[in-house]
Amino acid sequence: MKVREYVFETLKKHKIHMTLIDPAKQDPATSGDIAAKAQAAGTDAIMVGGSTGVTQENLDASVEDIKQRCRLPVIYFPSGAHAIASKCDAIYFMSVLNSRNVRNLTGEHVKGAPVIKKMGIETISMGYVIVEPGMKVGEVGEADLVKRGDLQTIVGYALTTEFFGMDLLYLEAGSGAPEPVPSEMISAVRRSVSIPIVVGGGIVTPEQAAEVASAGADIVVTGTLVENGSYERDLRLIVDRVHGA
Ligand code: 1GP
Repeated sequence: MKVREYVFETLKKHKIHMTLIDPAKQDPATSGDIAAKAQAAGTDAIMVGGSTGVTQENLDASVEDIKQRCRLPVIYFPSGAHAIASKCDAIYFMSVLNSRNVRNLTGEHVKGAPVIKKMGIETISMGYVIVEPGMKVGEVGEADLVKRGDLQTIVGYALTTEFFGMDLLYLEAGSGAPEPVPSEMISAVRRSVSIPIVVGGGIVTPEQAAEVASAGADIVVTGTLVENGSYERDLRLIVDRVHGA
């Protein structure tokens, strides 16, 4: 089954949790270990990527270890065309819609697309919008951050994503954000579009995950949580709250 189909079929049953693994943050074996533990905790898919420090080498090595330790779909979450994960099951073909730099809108895509085509990797199209505080990805993505609480702008981006015919919309607060995207923004987007909404950035507690999912997120992403110490219990609780929302 294609990954896109897996996502849409799973969403008919329950909301989805995805675990983001940044290959620049630990060695490949540890990335594999995180994937195994995330699978045991019930996560639905693994995303691999990061804003800085991802190279073709650490990406390929991490994906290899992740694939060895886990049978979930592995989706590449790219930061540019400099590294393309040929061993992933799919790639988010994503445009940073609120970037000031055309490179992040279509520039890297023009470079990467022929490579993706040649490798035969499945693409899942996604509009990616960065909300304050944006953290590192807000900086490197050169984003005109959407202000927290600016419902009109976030709904505009959401409708733009849907009208462009993209598969998914990602609302990003930035990895390690002190708080997730506000619930009222997620709810306003939910009322405006019917494509699945992915929400990530700053989600570290089961309560936050439940709030984001109840507000209207279909797919909840956590990354930083799995980078430090013992996260297995919290991850399990987060996954349960997302599945139950
Ligand atoms: C970052 O949305 C993801 O792109 C995950 O964020 O690391 O804060 O969980 P966290």
